Amino acid sequence: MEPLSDPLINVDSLLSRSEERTLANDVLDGLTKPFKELAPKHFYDARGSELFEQICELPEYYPTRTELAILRQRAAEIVLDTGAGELVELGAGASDKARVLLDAMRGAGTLRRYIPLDVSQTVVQDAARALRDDYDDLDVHGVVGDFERHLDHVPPADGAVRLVALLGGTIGNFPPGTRRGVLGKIAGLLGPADRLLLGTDLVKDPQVIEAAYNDSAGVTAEFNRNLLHVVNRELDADFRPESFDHVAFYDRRNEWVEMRLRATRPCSVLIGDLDLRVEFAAGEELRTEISAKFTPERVAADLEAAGLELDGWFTDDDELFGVSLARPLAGADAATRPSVSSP
Ligand code: AVJ
Repeated sequence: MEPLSDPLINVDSLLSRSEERTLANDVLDGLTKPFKELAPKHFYDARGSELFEQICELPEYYPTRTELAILRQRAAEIVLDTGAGELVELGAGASDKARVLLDAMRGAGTLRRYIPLDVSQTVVQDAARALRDDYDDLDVHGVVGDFERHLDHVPPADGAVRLVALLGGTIGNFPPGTRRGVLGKIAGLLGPADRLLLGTDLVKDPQVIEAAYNDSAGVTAEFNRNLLHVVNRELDADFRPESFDHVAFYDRRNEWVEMRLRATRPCSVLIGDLDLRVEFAAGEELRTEISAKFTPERVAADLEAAGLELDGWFTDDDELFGVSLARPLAGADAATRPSVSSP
């Protein structure tokens, strides 16, 4: 267990107590709104991450396996076209997608550094160690953090062309305006030769989408209810998760999935750490996630609003999932850099 002193592995930890405060503030905002809601990033404690891994194996849940297949098919081409030698993976999770990209970089002879960033210390630590062991001379710099708040802890590029990956459709969890803001901040990590690699679930037959969020084994329902277990544990609350039904539907107007938890009877919940009592009427719903579905046009418009430009579009034969490459817009200032006026 020496690796923290290993110069090739560096795991910066920015979370811990401040992360608990984020949950507390989100719960305070979300449970006092007229339509109650909680942010999906709080799903992912150890149990939630495990349940998500199980979701990815479900026959109904196509996004993960489809994206992985697209990456397997296109990684060599992406690396060859960009010359990338560094991978920054935002919301890293399991490192199977990273391996596909790192393998391609190794094959091209450009591989230099891997920077996984995730809210889970375990995820970052495990990914950092496993990949350092499996790729000789790979410089691994893990960052334990939240990509909405901690992008400034991603080390500066060191000469290699950088690929910043936000995969899995995670960008779809942000409401449309916030989504553009997040992409704008990520754009700040890119120099002119660097590229964003973005995974987006696509608009399709609503039945296919709804099945993916209402699996017959009930794993997604457990994943959804796990949010209440997280709040109970972290904030000394007394939710009874079994009193809430899993609800997931496709909102055709907004073209996104909503997940909710519906109280099956009136509930009075105490959030101990916040001295907050929250009442749920029978049938009242708590929104726990939106998961936006995209067209190529929507991806292009969101990228452009963030100072980026679509530079490559990869999909599967059934057009279930899209992986795009984007470059900084020529002449656009990265969102986080001070603006420089031309002479
Ligand atoms: C990991 C956020 C992309 O929105 O499809 C899976 C999470 N929620 N089943 C998604 C999720 C319900 C997933 N993302």
